[in-house]
Amino acid sequence: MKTKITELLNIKYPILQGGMAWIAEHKLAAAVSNAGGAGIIAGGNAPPEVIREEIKKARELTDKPFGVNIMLMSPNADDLSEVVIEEKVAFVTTGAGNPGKFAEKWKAAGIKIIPVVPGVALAKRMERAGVDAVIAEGMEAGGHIGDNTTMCLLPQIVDAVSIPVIAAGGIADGRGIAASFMLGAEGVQVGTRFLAAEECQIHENYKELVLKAKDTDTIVTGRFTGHPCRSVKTKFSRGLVQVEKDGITSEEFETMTVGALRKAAVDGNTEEGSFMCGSIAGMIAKILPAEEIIKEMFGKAEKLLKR
Ligand code: TUI
Repeated sequence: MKTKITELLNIKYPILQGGMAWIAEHKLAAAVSNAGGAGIIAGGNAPPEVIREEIKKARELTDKPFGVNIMLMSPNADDLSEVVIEEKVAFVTTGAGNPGKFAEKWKAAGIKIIPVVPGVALAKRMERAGVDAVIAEGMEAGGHIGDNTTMCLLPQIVDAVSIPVIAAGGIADGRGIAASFMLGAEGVQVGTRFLAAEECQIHENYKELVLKAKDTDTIVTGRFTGHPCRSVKTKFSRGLVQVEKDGITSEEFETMTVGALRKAAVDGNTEEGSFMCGSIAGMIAKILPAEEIIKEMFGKAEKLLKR
């Protein structure tokens, strides 16, 4: 399936793996890239030397292109912006902010730039800054989200910019890919489906929560902080909603949630972990190798698109 994204990134299938902090490490990224997609190592809040190592380990597992996601709220974002240049990473995706200040130096280094944008205004600004494509991510996605849905956001961004648009949020099978293409996308970014990839290294409690989730089992917390976050409904996330209602301050909320993603992904701590996950989790029932996930998704998408 050739699109502007397969050409831009030199990949077989127009699919990017989500840059999920604490989750997307070298084994998952290499598996996705080896399967013909674009694997991504998540920078998250990690220090630069950890990500440099992750890049090196991924290179031992694949000779295919992969990228790094830079979470712009991280205090290490500036340092990571240099690591991706030094390590000659093929492309960078960004989240949780405006990567404009890095655009010139990444372009000069030949790194493709693909920011996540939650709205039309930032998409246009990014196009003017010279980025290669944008990811239109709807609020169905897991983790930090914007306010609009994929169905509404995607065609509006497609109409507003001339660069390729990648759809994200709520895509976990061939129908989601086909629908995204109908709305004008040139590719998709998939996070939640890869939580249930064999090569995904998260704690098995995390995978179990994703597999068991029903359509109503995710929840958005932290809207009042300006950084809303979607995760699986657990005692912890329900508790956050309650303290929000009771009138907690942003600082207190921050203290309660700091380290919660690590507790979920690494420790499988169902009492204090934040199991970030998209609202499509209800459709995910099987752990499969990344390659099978991708082949299954595109097999179905191609049939639908031909029809
Ligand atoms: O970044 C994500 N997803 C994430 S980051 C993350 S770590 C975190 N943990 C707790 C609280 C907050 C973050 C977990 N999941 N997705 C991409 C994304 N980017 N979603 C929304 C945005 C975004 C929001 C505002 C991108 C740009 C933006 O711009 C604001 C501006 O400066 O114009």
